[in-house]
Amino acid sequence: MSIIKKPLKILHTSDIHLGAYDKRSGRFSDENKIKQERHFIKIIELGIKHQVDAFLIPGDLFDNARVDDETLVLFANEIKRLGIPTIVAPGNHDHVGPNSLYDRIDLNKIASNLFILRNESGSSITFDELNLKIWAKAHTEEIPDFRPFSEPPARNYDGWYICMGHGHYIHPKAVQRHSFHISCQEINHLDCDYVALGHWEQYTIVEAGINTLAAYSGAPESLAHESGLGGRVLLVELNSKDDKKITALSLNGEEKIEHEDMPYLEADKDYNPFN
Ligand SMILES: [Mn+2]
Repeated sequence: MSIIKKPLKILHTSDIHLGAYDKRSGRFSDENKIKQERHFIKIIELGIKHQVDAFLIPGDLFDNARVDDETLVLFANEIKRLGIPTIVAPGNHDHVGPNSLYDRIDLNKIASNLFILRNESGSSITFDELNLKIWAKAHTEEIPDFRPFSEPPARNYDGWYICMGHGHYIHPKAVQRHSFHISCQEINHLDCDYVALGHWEQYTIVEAGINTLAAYSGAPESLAHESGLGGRVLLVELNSKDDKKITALSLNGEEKIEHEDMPYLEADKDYNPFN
């Protein structure tokens, strides 16, 4: 018997780097801080406008462990306003473990709809009303060869299954000295419907096998300010196993980019992640 899944609408962003211009960041700038916060609020507005069911942030939501408390509170207040399940998988900039910013303030006291997947070996959360299970590992500074999708658990769920990961996808031109490898082979092993990726500034769909759709949302605002590749968030519509669609929405009033016009990367077929 197969369970008929309800269509699901997801908002996916990452690499926001909130707090990058806070007082103790080394890049302190009131002007840039205000700009960045306004930009983040635009993401929330898009989520409300498109009536998404869940909001996914696979890493580098915050820039560093020294961000102002008020930045954490602003984030939590906006998530509360959005009012839907919001799931964070901490990245290398906002890692868990010693000195983690997530230990400083109990953000759940402000936003009870916020879920932070803090386990570095992976943990999951299920939302029965959405027929949705989400799994991810959290970055910590204590595992140098951290791999977001090594040794995944069995799917063990008939509804929508989404995995989140923060790292480098291995394509034929990938620079392999970078850490946090993610491979097409590992994505296949996850056996999931959608993979929400983070760590890159450019929105990109990556090769992920027949049953899985996987994409980087890219940064909503490029910190480099010169690449011009950020500035978007992904609206992911899961209608059925064979009908999944990504739209890259602009935060600057530009045209949306449809699924077939998104940048696409093929996997490095020679790469073996299991040796
Ligand atoms: Mn990162």
